[in-house]
Amino acid sequence: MINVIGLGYIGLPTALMMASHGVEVVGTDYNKDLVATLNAGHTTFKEDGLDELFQAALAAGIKFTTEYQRTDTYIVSVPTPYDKFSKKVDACYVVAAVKDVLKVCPKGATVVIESTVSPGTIDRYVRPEIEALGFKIGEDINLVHAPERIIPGNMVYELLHNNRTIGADSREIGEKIKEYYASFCQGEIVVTDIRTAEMTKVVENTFRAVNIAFANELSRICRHDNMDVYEIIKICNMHPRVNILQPGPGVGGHCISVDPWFLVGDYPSLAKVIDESMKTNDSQPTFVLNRIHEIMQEKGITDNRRVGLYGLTYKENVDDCRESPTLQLLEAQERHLARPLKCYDPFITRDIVANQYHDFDAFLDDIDLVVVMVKHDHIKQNWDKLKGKVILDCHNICPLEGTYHI
Ligand code: SAJ
Repeated sequence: MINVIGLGYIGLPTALMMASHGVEVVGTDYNKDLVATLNAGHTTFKEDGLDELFQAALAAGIKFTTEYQRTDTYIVSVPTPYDKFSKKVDACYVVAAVKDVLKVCPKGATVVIESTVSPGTIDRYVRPEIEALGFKIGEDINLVHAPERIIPGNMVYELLHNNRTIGADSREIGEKIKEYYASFCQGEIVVTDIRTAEMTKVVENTFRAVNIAFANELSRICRHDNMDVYEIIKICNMHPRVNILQPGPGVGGHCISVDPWFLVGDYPSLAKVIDESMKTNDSQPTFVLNRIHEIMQEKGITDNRRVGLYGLTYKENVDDCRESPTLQLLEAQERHLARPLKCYDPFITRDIVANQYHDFDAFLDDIDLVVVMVKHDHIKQNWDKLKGKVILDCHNICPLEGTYHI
C-alpha cells in the first residue's frame, strides 16, 4: 500500500492515478476540511479529467484520512514555500512529514519526496533530521526523490504521458519505486541519484523562466522603438533552431516564478543570467502598469476607476491565483496609492481582491479600458462584448481593431 502525504495540486492527482491503476492507496492530509470534502465525494480543484479520475479511484477503493498509515512506501507531496528575502527553499513541511512518517513506518520503509526542493536540500535538511532521531538511512528508512513535471491545465494527460525522474540512494530502491510509477506512466522513467533529480527539476523550470524573460525583454525593446514583437517572434521562430516563448504580463504560479530563485539563493555569485531573468519577469507587471498609464493619457481616461483587469489567475483556464501577475500588478499599483483597479475572472467565484466583480457584463459596464491579463477561453468567446472599449491585450489574442499591446 502507498500512503500519499499531502493531497494538493500534485499529491491528489498522483494518488488518484495510482489508485485507478491497481495500486492500493491511502491519501493523508492534515487539513480536515480537505479530507472531509474528498470523503464527501468532491474534488478540491478543477482540472480536465480530474473528476473522472476521482470516480475511478473511489471505485478502486482509495481512502482519505488525516492519519499517517503504517506501510512500506510513502509519497510526500507537501508544499515547499520559499523565503522571499533569502530566496531559499523552506523544507519545513517536507521535514515535518518525514518525521511523522518515522513515527509510524516499519523498518526498511521508503519515503518518496515529490515536492520540489533545491539541489542539496535532502542532504542538508532531511538526512540530518532522520539521523538525529537515531534512524539509519538505507537500513531503517530509504529516501527517494521523484519530482513531478505535470503542468496545471493539462495535469491528467501529463501524468500519464510525461517522462519522469527518480533519484534514489540505491539502484534497487529506485527500480522498486519506478515500478509503482510505471503502473500508470507511459513515458520513460529514468533512475538516477537524489541530488541529480533535485537539480533537474529546478533546472527545467529555470530554463522556462529564462526563456520567458527573454521574450519579456524583447517586448520592452520592441515597445521602446515601436516594433511588433509578436511579428518578430513569429518570423524568428521559423528559423529551424529558434523557438522563442511569448511575452506576457508577468510570470505567476508556484513553479516558474519561484524555483529559479532557489539557484540564485544558493549560488548568488554564479547564477547571474537566472537572477537577471527573474528580475525581468518580476518587473513585467510594473511594465504593464506603465503601459496602462500611457494608454490612459493617450485616450484621455483620467480616472483609474474606469480601468479593469480581466483575469486574476496566474494563467489561462486554471483557478489558481498563486503569484499571479494580476495580483503582482495590484500590489505595485497600491504603492502609488491610487484607487485599486477593477477586476474580473470567470474562474474566481470568491472575493480575493478589492473591486472584484462576479458578473462580466457589470464589470464591462463600469470600465472604459480593459486590460487582458489572462487568455482564458472565456474572453476569446466574448470579443463582441468588448467592442467600443479601449483594450490593452497582454497576450496578442484580441482580433478587434485598435487593440493596444504591451
Ligand atoms: N508564461 C509566459 N510566456 C510563455 C509561457 C508562460 O509569460 O510563453 C507565463 C504563464 O502565463 C504563467 C507562467 O509563465 O504565468 C508559468 O506558466 P507555465 O504554463 O509556463 O508553467 P507552470 O508554472 O504552470 O508549470 C511549470 C511547468 N514547467 C515547465 O514547463 C518546465 C510544469 O511542467 C511543471 O510541472 C510545473 O511548472 C511545476 O510544478 O514545477
